[in-house]
Amino acid sequence: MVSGSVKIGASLSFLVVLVAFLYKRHADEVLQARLKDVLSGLLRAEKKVPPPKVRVAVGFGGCEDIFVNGLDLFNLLNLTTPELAKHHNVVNNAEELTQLMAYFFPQGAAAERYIANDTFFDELVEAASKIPGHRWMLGGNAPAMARRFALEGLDVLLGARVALSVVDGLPDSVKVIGETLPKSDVHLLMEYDRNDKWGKYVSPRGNRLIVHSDNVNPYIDGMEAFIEEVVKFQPSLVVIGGLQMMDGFPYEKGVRQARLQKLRDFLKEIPRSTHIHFEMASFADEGLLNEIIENVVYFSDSLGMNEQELPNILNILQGGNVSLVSDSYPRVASVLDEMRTVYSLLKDTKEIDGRRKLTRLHVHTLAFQAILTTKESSWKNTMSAAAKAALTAHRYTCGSHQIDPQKARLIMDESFSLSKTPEAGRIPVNDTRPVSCWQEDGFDLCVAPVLVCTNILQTGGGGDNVSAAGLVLQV
Ligand SMILES: *[C@@H]1O[C@H](CO)[C@@H](O)[C@H](O)[C@H]1NC(C)=O
Ligand SMILES: *[C@@H]1O[C@H](CO)[C@@H](O)[C@H](O)[C@H]1NC(C)=O
Ligand SMILES: *[C@@H]1O[C@H](CO)[C@@H](O)[C@H](O)[C@H]1NC(C)=O
Ligand SMILES: *[C@@H]1O[C@H](CO)[C@@H](O)[C@H](O)[C@H]1NC(C)=O
Ligand SMILES: CC(=O)N[C@H]1CO[C@H](CO)[C@@H](O)[C@@H]1O
Repeated sequence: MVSGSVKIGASLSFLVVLVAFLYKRHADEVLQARLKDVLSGLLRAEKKVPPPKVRVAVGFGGCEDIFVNGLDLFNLLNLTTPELAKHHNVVNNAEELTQLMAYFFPQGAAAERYIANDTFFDELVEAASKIPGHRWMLGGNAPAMARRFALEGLDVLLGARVALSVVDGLPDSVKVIGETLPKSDVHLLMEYDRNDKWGKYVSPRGNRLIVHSDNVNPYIDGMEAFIEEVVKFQPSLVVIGGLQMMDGFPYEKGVRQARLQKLRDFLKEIPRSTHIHFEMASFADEGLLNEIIENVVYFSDSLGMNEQELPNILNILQGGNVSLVSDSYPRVASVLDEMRTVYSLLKDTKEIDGRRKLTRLHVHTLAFQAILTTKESSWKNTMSAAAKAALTAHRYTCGSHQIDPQKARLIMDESFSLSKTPEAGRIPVNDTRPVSCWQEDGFDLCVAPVLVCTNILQTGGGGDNVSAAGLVLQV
């Protein structure tokens, strides 16, 4: 009797393990099948539209990025945690740098700040280049986007003053305007991982603190030469990015404003038939962001940004201050709500003195891509553009054009809510047609799930690739 029940118990537990095993295998198979369906759906949507053969002009700035493990660098230089964490718009010395790191590191928040002391900055870069595993890359939003456009077969004009080595590294179809420099501006990206420890501080998520000591980029040097060439080039699209390099720079009085006004005067003269896209970035200076809205955003018909930059520009447009940190995994519903608000604040801009109504808004997040376009505007193929942006996000972070569903996961749920308001409807995601598109009051919206790379090669610069990829099919 006793041994009988033991036997039954043993076979029962064997059965439970077997069922659990089969169930897990089945669940994995279902998941892989879903990833394959989504992938072939996205590829089909991307292929529907061949990239057009058009001309694009991209400004401004460029640099060489050096990536390094931030804590290794601090250890090498004996930079220990400061007594107090403190935010600095501008860094002058080692003590201020440690205070700044102590401000952002425990929040895991990305930031980019200016170092006013060239001697100190050079010491940092020299030390960084001694750390094993550091790497150099072509940096700056404009060169990254220019390269993406060129890879898609477009003719590109790039406004950037960089060293000859950077120019040589670009595809031939990119024509660089601006005298070459003996040495490019350098940006130092101090990376850290989730749960890294620095003294008493622990980082809740991986991120990086970027510092630079640009002497050329903050003046949008070469803008005049670029403007002259753009007039002759007659592009279908002008893309403006890289203006965050003005953040924190100690200009003499009125110089920053004068440069942005000059940029506005240029944008004003661009014929309506040429689209203008502005790529947002991380801004900490409220005054600067307001000037950029006045001089650039109101003159653009398209905007691109990530999930951190969306609440930032929204706050400023609503008269608030900058938001330094926000949710890095936002829900579709909350992004859609914020997009609607940004759009409603910019869609009725009076088209006088060269100002333009906003007709396109692209938000890129880790989990999905969302593109809004005004109904009957000249932006084409929103569905394919969202698919291409989603595929590019994976290709960039995994570092391979070919996509392997084994190296991907979906963060987006099988359906999403249209809004955070309680009565909002839900949209189910159809795996074989994964891009969901629908119409609202006066505009179209498309949302594409990203096959998130699980084998990450790189993240820095991803936004530029993704934004450029989204634009390619729409002009
Ligand atoms: C850091 O400290 C070590 C040990 O105290 C010392 O040998 C080294 O020279 C210091 N490095 C710098 C850059 O100050
Ligand atoms: C600039 O950096 C150098 C080298 O680290 C340092 O000796 C000097 O004190 C710094 N200057 C200021 C104004 O902090
Ligand atoms: C924004 O303003 C609020 C209220 O005035 C203040 O508490 C907060 O610190 C400000 N945030 C930033 C990033 O300046
Ligand atoms: C998903 O899309 C496919 C292809 O258009 C269609 O045949 C199918 O009915 C759709 N499935 C659902 C659940 O809507
Ligand atoms: C996968 C991919 O297309 N990556 C490109 C993104 O942009 C950078 C910078 O332009 C290129 O180096 C990558 O090849």
